[in-house]
Amino acid sequence: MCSRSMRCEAVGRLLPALAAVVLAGCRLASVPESVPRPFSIGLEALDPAGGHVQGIAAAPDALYVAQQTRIAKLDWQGRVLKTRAVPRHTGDLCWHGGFLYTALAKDGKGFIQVYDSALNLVREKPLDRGIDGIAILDGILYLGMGAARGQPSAKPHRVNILGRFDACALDEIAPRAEFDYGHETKYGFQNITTDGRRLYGTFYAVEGAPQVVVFDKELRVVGTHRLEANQGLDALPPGLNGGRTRFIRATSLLGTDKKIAACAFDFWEPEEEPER
Ligand SMILES: [Ca+2]
Repeated sequence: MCSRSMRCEAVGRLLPALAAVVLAGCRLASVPESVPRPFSIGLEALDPAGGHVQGIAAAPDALYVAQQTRIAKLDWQGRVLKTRAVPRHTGDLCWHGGFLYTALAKDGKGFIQVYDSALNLVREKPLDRGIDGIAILDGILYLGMGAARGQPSAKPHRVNILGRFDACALDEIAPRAEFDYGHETKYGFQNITTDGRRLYGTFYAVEGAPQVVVFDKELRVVGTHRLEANQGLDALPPGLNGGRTRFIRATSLLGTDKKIAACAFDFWEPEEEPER
């Protein structure tokens, strides 16, 4: 039988070892502290008259959220850092080089608008048609430019236009591509994002078709995913992604008056390879 002092000594030796095991288990079982957790925002951030969320842009120190009429800048716990009114209909966003790029569709025309991190408009590029879906990969800005060949945008169609621009000069640098991933869609590209290697486009797909298409820089389709992600999908930057390809997704929640009441954000990690 050991004395009280012996037991204390033994416990004293065991505790650090036990703590190390527990801590090691915690590290293995959970994601790193820097990886954001799911959260939601309400009308402290959202414009009740702005409709559902249109797009999101993940920056290292902030998440930018666009409705048709407003951009909100949030921290990674969902607290509002700033909001500003923007022209209707502002759509998808992307963050690149310290600036926020937005796709604005207005009266049948389009504008790439560029804001600084304080949400001051610093540049604007007018275009001849409405746009939505915007991402930058290796200096090229990829831009959804609606349905192709005069198809009614709101009716099912397969072919949508994808434009390519120099991300610095905002000059169009390639012929507009007719993009078809083999499924019927409505309204053209909704969101475009990139994992740094490939591009991901989201669509309102018709009759159960996959909504997310993965394609390479030559616009070759790599595959598809079944994921409802038309209100905002963006890859998390290094430092927030736990070293994995991880996306944040926005889903708007409507009140009984059918107006937006909140928006929830969750996370998606694609399977190794998308469906063919
Ligand atoms: Ca985007």
